Order: sequence, then structure tokens, then C-alpha cells
Amino acid sequence: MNEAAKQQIDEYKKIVEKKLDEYLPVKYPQEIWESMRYSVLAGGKRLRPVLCLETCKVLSGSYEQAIPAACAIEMLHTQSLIHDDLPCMDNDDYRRGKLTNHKKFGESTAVLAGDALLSFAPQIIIQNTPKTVSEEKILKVLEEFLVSAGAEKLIAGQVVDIDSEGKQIDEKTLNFIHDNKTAALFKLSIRTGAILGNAAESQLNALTDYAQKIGLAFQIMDDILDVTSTLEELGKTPGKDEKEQKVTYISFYGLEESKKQVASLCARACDILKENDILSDVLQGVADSITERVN
Ligand code: GRG
Repeated sequence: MNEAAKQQIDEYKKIVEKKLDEYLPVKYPQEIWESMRYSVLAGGKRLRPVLCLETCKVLSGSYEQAIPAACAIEMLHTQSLIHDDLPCMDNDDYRRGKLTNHKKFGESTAVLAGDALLSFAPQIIIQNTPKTVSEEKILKVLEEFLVSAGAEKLIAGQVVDIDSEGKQIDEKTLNFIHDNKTAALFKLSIRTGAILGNAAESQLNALTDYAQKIGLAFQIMDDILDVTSTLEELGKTPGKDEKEQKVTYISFYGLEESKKQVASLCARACDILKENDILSDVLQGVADSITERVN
């Protein structure tokens, strides 16, 4: 990734950190707001909001209109991590280099913090998107958000993932899990940026295709890191997939072939941008850097 792209990403991250802090006050009862803030402000990579802001900027020349939606998507993502870590799901002790929400606040507060984030996030979009964005566009963004968070996407992926533990699933099922558990939020981030950036239909389709490719590549890399990385580097417990007898790209294709697939998906994602004249060092750089990511 070139220096300009790195600097732009750092700038987006700073804005996202500041706005997330601002959007999440501590109210009564403090316990729930503190629990929400604990996980949201725990310092993730902020990749989804970065993708949303950059997509809006590359199409319209400005990203300001997308800040509330970008932060709402990060809240949704954090909610999915809190719930994924619960004892009834993946049962994890660490996330983002800290104790998981339920380890810190107890299980009932963690469930409620996730629920609260899920209903708070769309309010952030409604209450903070600048008046220069039409209500029609805000409704479109909300529809994308709610569909992605629901039983057709994120929840569908999680249900099939849990159902598949200890079973020999086929490649189609594995791709269904990855597409819905992971790629869905990449698509949501980029489509939201595209809608707010006034994308033409062809640009929206191309960007959705790019998002699908990098989302799948990101999840395969997640599976690779689960095998090859450490708790210190990952900020979460490695070796979980084998322990929970999960079928992954590694168990299907082996480590080397999985790495090749990541590289090929990312190269294809970059080609899609070029073929559609979507000239963004950040979007190119994100695709390039997935093959090298360490956490
Ligand atoms: C939406 C009601 C509702 C429930 C969610 C629990 C659940 C259903 C879905 C789980 C989704 C999940 C945890 C997918 C894994 C995706 C993934 C690769 C997460 C890690 O993303 P990073 O590396 O994390 O970007 P950071 O911490 O950097 O943000």
C-alpha cells in the first residue's frame, strides 16, 4: 500500500474513533453504556468504516455524509463480535487484545450490550446523517443495514456456522457461511458508501463484487491466522477452529492453496476496480494488504 493510502486510512480511523466516542455517551444505567463503550472503543482495525468512507469519497469527492453510517456499521460489527464470543456461541475469553465483554461485565450485560448496539446503530444514522442527504437515500441505507444484520445475512451465516460444527460440510455451505458471516458486512460498508456517494448502478454492482471478493479473502485469511498466529498478535484466541471441529478453507484446501486463493481473490478485486475506473489507492491498498495481514 502506498504512503498516501496509509495516511488517508489513518485519517479515517482518527475520525471514526472520535465519532464513536462522541456517539456513545454514558447514560443511566451506566453499566450498559459502559459495556457498549468497552467493546466499541477497544480499538479494532476499523476496516469496515474505512471502506465505507473511502467508497463515498472516491465517488462524490467527500466522505462527511457517510460518517454516521460508517460508525453505525462498526457498532453492528462490534455487536456481532460480542455475541459471537458468548459461551453459547464461540465461547472466547479475549477480543481486540482485551477480555471479552461477558468476561468483563457478565453474560447478561454482554447479551444486552449487543442488543443495545444493534438498535442504537440505526438511530445514529437517522439522527446524525447531514440534512444534505435525502430521506430516500437514508431509507435505502437503513434497509441495507437491517437486511445485512438480519436472518437473511449475518444471522444466517452464524446459524449455519454453528450447525456445521463437527460435521463434514461441502464447499457450497462453507462459502455460504463466509459470504454471510463476513463478506456481508464488507458489502454493507461499501454499498453504503456507494449509495451515499451517488454511485451509478454499474459502479454499485462493481463495488459489490469487489467487496464480496475482499470479504471472502479476509475470512480465508482469518482461518489461516487461526492456525498460524498467536494470542498476542491476534488479540483473540488462536486454534479455535480445530478445537471446535470447524471445516475451514485450510481443512478443505490446505494452507498453501488457501493462501493462493486469498491472493487470487484480492488480485481479482483490484482488477474489478481498474476495469470500472474506480481509482482509489485505499481500496486497492486494502485488497493488496489482506494477503499480508497479521491480525
Ligand atoms: C446481528 C443479531 C445479530 C447477530 C450476529 C454472532 C453473529 C450473529 C455473527 C458472528 C459474525 C462474526 C463474528 C463473523 C466473523 C467476522 C470476522 C472475520 C471478524 C473479525 O473482524 P476484524 O478482524 O476485527 O476486522 P476487528 O476487531 O479488527 O474489528
